[in-house]
Amino acid sequence: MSMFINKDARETHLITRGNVDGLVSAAVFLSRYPLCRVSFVTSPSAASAVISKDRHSREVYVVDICPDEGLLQACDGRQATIVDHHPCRFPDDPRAGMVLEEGRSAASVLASFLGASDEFPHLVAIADSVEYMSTPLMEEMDAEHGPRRMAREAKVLDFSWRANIKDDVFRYRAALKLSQAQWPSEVPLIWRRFLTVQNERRWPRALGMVRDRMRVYGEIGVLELKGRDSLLGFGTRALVHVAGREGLSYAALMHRRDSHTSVSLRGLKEGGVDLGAFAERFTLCHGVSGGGHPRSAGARVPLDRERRLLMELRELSGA
Ligand SMILES: [Mn+2]
Repeated sequence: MSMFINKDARETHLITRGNVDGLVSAAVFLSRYPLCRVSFVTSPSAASAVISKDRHSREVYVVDICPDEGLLQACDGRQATIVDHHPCRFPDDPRAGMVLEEGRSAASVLASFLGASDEFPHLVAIADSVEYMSTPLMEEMDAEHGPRRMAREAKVLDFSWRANIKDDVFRYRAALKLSQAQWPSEVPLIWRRFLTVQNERRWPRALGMVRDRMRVYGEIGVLELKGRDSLLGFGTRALVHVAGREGLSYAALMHRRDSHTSVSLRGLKEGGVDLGAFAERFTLCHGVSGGGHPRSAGARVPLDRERRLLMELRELSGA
């Protein structure tokens, strides 16, 4: 494995998501910058906050986070690079270096950018699959390792971080181990977490909870969560599964926090409303942040705008 240790590595800071795409991105990044600092976040605004508080890193990489105005402001005057796979409203913004490509995972875009594609094809293909992409690399890896092995390894990694969604120390350690190019199931730390989730039957239990609590609104399956509730770590994923089985076209997870609601939107069928564009438009009107892919988007909205968002999506979907 080729590896160079940048003497400034400790001055490099990676900011990414805590899901499979983010974990694989972190693994790829750590293979190049083993001493870098890693932060896991869930939104562009959280990424901005991390950057603003970081006074010491010389270089900042933001991976798998769709940039909004606030994030670009935070990047301004820093040596910042944004690597992402969401549709972007500011592809040429001068405040950050932009490495943008759609149609494959952020981990895949990052691996190409760092020249690490040959070292982690299996992990990158796992990230592609969990992001619901369909890439030539996935076909190649399915042919080489067998689709069942690939699906199994994706499940192991995806279940592992859900054992404790707050545990970023686990995420960092797991990514560091994965950066040595092992399979997820070969990393004891990851395997143990996977077994916990598996043995506690959290996935089937989460599905049961969604079936009990989901409301159907036109073509949208809606699930409301409050405070620290996470549906055993499977919130959005379990909702997508149940709504899909019920033949619905959209899934909306509305997670109510103290001051706002985090909304996750998923499109379950081809050719529906472009949810990334919808979330962006809606949040622009209401002074908050949002955006994403055509079939996977997110937004933070004021508590009193929840209903309105669902109404507008329902109207657009024509149901
Ligand atoms: Mn992603």
